[in-house]
Amino acid sequence: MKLLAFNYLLVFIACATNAFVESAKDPAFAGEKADGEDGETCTEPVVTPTGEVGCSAKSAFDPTRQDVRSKLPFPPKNLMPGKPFPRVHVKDLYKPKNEDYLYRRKPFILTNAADDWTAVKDKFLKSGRRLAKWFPRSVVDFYPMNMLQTGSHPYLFRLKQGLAELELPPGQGRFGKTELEDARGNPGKYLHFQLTSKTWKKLRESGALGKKMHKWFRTDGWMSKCLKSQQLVDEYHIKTHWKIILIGGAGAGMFNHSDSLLTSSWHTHLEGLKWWYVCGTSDDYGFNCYEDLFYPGDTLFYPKHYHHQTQNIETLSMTVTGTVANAFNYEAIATQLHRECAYSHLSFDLSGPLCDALDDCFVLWHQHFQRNSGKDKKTLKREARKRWKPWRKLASTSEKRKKDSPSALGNNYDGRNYINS
Ligand SMILES: O=C(O)CCC(=O)C(=O)O
Ligand SMILES: [Fe+2]
Repeated sequence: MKLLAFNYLLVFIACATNAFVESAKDPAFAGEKADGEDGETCTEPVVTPTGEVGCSAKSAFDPTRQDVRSKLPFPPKNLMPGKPFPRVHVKDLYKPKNEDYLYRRKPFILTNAADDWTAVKDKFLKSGRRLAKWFPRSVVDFYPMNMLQTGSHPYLFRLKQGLAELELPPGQGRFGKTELEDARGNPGKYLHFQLTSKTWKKLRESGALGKKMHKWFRTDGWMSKCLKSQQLVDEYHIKTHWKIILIGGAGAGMFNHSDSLLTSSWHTHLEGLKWWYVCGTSDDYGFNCYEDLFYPGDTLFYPKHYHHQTQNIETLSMTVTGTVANAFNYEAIATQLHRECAYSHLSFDLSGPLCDALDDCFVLWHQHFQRNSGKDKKTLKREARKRWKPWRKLASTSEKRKKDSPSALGNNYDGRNYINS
């Protein structure tokens, strides 16, 4: 999971009071026809993503798509049906009509971009076993009681042991009956492996992600320009969950949430079958919910603010995800990181040296993404510095002391927290 902003749960009528606050305020959404307004008889009430109880959005229900939920181990009973995502073949990505997808303004499925990834075509990563061979001692977040409910928390495991636990059916692992009881009716195990520059390099060099991953996926060129040491790059990766491999057993999935850094991300499905449900607002689309089953080789993309929930269908299922900073979201990400540096509002535990470097990244992003604005680099630098003032000018003395202490360079996976073995 990327770090979460809000733990919304919209699945059940009992939770009808929660809301997609931002979306509900959106004028584009307000203009849409309300569910049930078309005079249909309401046979099955549903909770809309704004938290209201209404007639099901029958118009979105497509009888040819019944299979979308029929295979789910835990079908969400009262969730409004979503539409199929727009699908774009990688060969068509540069066609003018697909500009919104090329520039990542709207959610969609990119198809055939991973055709030459051995992780897809040959199951090269062997449901994680090859990763466990390469990086047996890497520390991973393991969720033995699933993540379908809010409040689930990870246990730290070495990859090799975590994977062995994942391969045991719920109830038969080291947490015994708790694996069933604490999953509150939805047992399933999930393992999240946070990637660093070393693990990413290995994946790329092995051909698992293709000979030369398509340009659309390669968006981290900015990192070496402002995060000038590998240590900073890795701290950034680990603390923001920038790239992750997720391996889940049947029924493993994640509750509805949006990502707290206001980032956008792509998710390429490598093995197994996985259900995604994604809702949010795009400027000219208004508010929409999408859902689909993802097969190996399918890549999902969603922009910032989109809420999402998942469920894995097959044992074992594997996805790789990467985060993107682009013209469409960089201001939001910079603002989140900047607040984190000055006030720790997200508790990412970033270090002082990383925050110093991020001050420069904000300038770099602004100069890069506004390069066609007609303004020169100096003006853009001045604008960025004014908007995202150096964090040290805003942070309290104790905040700076905390961020400059040697322990701030550490992270959750370096042994400072208990690791199960
Ligand atoms: O793949 C999943 O189950 C959810 C992942 C997710 O929410 C994320 O990476 O932000
Ligand atoms: Fe997420």
